Amino acid sequence: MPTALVTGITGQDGSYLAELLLAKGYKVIGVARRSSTVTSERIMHLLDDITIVQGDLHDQGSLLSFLEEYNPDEVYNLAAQSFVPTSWNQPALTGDVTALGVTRLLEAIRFVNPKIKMYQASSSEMFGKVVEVPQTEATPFYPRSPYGVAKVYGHWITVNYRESFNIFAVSGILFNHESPRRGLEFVTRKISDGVAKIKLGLSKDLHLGNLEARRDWGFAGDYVQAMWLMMQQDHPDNYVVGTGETHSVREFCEIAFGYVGLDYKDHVVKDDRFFRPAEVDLLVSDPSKAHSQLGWKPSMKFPDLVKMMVDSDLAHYKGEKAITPRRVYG
Ligand code: NAP
Ligand code: F7E
Repeated sequence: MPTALVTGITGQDGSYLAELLLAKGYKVIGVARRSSTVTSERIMHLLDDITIVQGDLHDQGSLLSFLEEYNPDEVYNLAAQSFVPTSWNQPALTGDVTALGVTRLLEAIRFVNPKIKMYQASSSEMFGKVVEVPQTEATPFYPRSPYGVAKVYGHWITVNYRESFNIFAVSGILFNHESPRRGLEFVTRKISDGVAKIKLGLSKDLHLGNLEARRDWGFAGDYVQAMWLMMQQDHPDNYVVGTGETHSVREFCEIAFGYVGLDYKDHVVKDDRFFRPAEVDLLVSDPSKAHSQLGWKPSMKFPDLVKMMVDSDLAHYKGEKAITPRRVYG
């Protein structure tokens, strides 16, 4: 039975990846940081099947100690300060966790057992003010936020440890991926949650920022499969993972509100608080390499993703469903 260790297990992707690895017969160790409140909402249903260890990407000792204790075959580094607006409020913390945290984990692997494979959760935010359309593994980076800058560091230190120390370290450059388990602060979940509340008479308006921003949105459940596939290749590499389609925040609103018989123009309020100091206007992937080398393809189309998220939030407010994080950061 192979052992996989997942940092960021309590996050959206951590929960889907844990389900996938358990289904494949892995022993799953999840790393969670100490918190005064419960953060395991997304993995409640898995807690009997996985082992949770305490650790924090700020803390080198904790990383060394859990690698020594469990000596995993594969490490998936999903932990990060992942919300772009917070990265302007807390740029140094974002750099410490999202950038330097990757080095700490790679160093721990190098000292404990350099044969441990590592997946680094890189991001399309690295492309930022894009220099070509669509974006491939060869597209130069131009990050537009402290988060994007930190992810560029995380990407290159992963490549560097691969080349310097022969560590099997892969970088998955994933475009936005969403689900009913997405945090409420991200725009897709904010919209699906807002639509559900408005439809059920619990709210009237939804305050949003830039409706013209375009993203390549896919389903998170599909994207964790790409992570696992990258780790099963003969050689470590970098892979772009996305749908190859781009849609605006406005289109997301149109479909989400339209699905429940509402017109977004009657409810969406433009709010300056949700505009960013520097915006990423357009992201769209060219996932040809993931298609041809990994055999990976997304299963869910954009309108179905929107509808699934709205259905889930409707079910939540009707009291029919539980796994939907309710924390809001901004
Ligand atoms: P998420 O829901 O925000 O989860 C982030 C995880 O990181 C949480 O488990 C969080 O723990 C943990 N974490 C934060 N700071 C930590 C620290 N100092 N030490 C240890 N753990 C820490 O993010 P996600 O959407 O699942 O994304 C997973 C990874 O993929 C992230 O690295 C993200 O930047 C990257 N990524 C995401 C997307 C996307 O569209 N979702 C696209 C490209 C790349 P708590 O629960 O305690 O907060
Ligand atoms: O914003 C616009 C906003 O916060 C998407 C993270 O997982 O994906 C995510 O980063 C777009 C932006 O995601 C609101 O200006 C309009 O253009 O959902 P988001 P993100 O910034 O793309 C990447 C790939 C990651 O790696 C990150 O970790 O939507 N937008 N109005 C808004 N965004 C938010 N959050 N809230 C609004 O009210």
